[in-house]
Amino acid sequence: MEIASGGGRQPMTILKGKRALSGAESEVSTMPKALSHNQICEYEQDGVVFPIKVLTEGELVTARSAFETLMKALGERPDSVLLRHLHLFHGWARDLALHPRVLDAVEDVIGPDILLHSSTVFCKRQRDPGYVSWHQDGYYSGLSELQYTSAWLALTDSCPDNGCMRVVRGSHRQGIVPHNRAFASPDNFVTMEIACRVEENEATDVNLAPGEMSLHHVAIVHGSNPNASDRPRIGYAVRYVSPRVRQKLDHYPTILARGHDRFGHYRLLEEPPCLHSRKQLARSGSF
Ligand SMILES: O=C(O)CCC(=O)C(=O)O
Repeated sequence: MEIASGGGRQPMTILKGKRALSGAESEVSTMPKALSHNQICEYEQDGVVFPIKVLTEGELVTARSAFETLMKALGERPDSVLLRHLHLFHGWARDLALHPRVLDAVEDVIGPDILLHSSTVFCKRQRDPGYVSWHQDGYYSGLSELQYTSAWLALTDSCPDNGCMRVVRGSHRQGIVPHNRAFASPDNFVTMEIACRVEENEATDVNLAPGEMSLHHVAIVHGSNPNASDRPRIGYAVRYVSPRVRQKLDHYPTILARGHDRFGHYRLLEEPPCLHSRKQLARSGSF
């Protein structure tokens, strides 16, 4: 990966043998709840771990059908803003975000105190030109520590041909790197991209079957290509943060998913609102 610096492009060396900058080491239990020791090491070294089986067939069918009902109500190709923070508005999305098997795996990488921070559905329909430029999730929010992880829950299969997520393994060990404004396109799900070129051979495809998930570190470089297949590709990305982490940017209300908040850095939602009408949903982008 090459990073632009002072007008030139310099190689960005992935640090070898350094542990993830999660700061969670002292809090993560020696007895993992869901991941094996190898998987935890993989997350620390690579910044990503997958596949993790999460949903039963029945849970998957329920979630997928609730999502499709919502899409019908929103007019099939809604502004992606309307697919953000669905856990604040829909019981089915909250159930996914607070699913015990998801939280067990999250606990294994960020510790027992977990705030449900935010969520977004990344939906690419058949032959969808939508793509995601290479970026780091942590660039946006200004976090004091990187004890923050994303679960990407596959509601369909997610493979190279339908535009699965792609990551640069180990890139999280560089911490947060400079970003530039991304090429402005309605097809790009993000507005900023890393100021580096990622070579094709540096990218790993995060292949997932429906009902599986990956966990990715907040500083890992990742993105995705358009959907070139005749199948949809739908993923629910749910973000979790340790209560000890401060955030510079204002944030949506968080939900205490597990454990305790001894710090009070975030607004906590006791009773998540459940909004159903289209008008209310349209306002949800600025909730
Ligand atoms: O779903 C994708 O293609 C990209 C997901 C992503 O950027 C994220 O979850 O942070």
